[in-house]
Amino acid sequence: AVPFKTTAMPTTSGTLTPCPDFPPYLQGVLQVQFNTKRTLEDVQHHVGSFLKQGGRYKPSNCTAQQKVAIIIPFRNRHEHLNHWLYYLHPILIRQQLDYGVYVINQEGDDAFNRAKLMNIGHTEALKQYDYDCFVFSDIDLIPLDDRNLYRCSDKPRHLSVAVDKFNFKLPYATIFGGVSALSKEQFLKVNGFSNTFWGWGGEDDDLYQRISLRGMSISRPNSAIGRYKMIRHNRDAHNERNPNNVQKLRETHLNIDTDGLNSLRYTVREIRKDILFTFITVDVQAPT
Ligand code: UDH
Repeated sequence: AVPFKTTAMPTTSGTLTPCPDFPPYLQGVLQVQFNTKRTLEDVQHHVGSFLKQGGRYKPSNCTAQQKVAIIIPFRNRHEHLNHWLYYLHPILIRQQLDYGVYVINQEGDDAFNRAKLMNIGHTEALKQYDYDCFVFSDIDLIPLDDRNLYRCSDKPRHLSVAVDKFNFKLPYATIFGGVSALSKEQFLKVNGFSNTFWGWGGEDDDLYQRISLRGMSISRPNSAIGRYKMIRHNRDAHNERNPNNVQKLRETHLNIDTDGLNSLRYTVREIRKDILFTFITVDVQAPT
């Protein structure tokens, strides 16, 4: 039996009723393992028939509470992408989301810019559909419990609270990296991420500071539900820790109004719609 199969149940008027606050098909604790090789074809076989071109889904028997764009920053992590798609699609379907998966691929081998890719993903996803919630996710984080809903709430939400790599504890209280969810309004209010954090580190803390500066606080699922398994990997090429980012974190308040969604410049090289995801290759215009 396929756990996320649904049957259409239109109301008498022909319109669908809203999906419930607590999706009925959730399984709770999940088994996750990465020692199996998974190809895109395997994953397509597993979930492809539930999806529409571009990695899109919406429940057929109720109206989803939110329209969610999942944004994944990417370069050269195809094996991780296969695992992510294999595990996440069934979870997101069971969560009854109206969602799309956007993989934002940084072209070339300049320094990686995770935050700018997130901003680009937000902008490009909105060109495709009227999303009201954005879940920004690293590609190597797989939830271990499907009650951790990939939705937005009244506060910006940090979802990856208990990662195996950090012994299922928050490494520090204000951490906001990994997987986080902001509504369209919340993301606009903070002017998105900074575009100027090149290389590894700091951009997630900068976003946390933007949230605080705009008078918001964050929410989290409890650590029993917010558990994640990280796909182990070595540091990527061209994503070295950037020591300048430490100083930049002291300047969030100076940059928030001028560095972000309102200063975003990039070039789209290609938009490819696979059944499992939309793959957008971009030139992030690294400083020369
Ligand atoms: N990412 C890529 N390609 C890259 C770099 C980053 O796709 O070349 C994306 C990917 O979605 C990844 C995210 O950006 O999940 C965050 O980057 P990261 O995985 O490098 O960050 P993390 O903090 O790891 O997870 C830091 C280096 C770990 C070294 C561990 C050595 N034991």
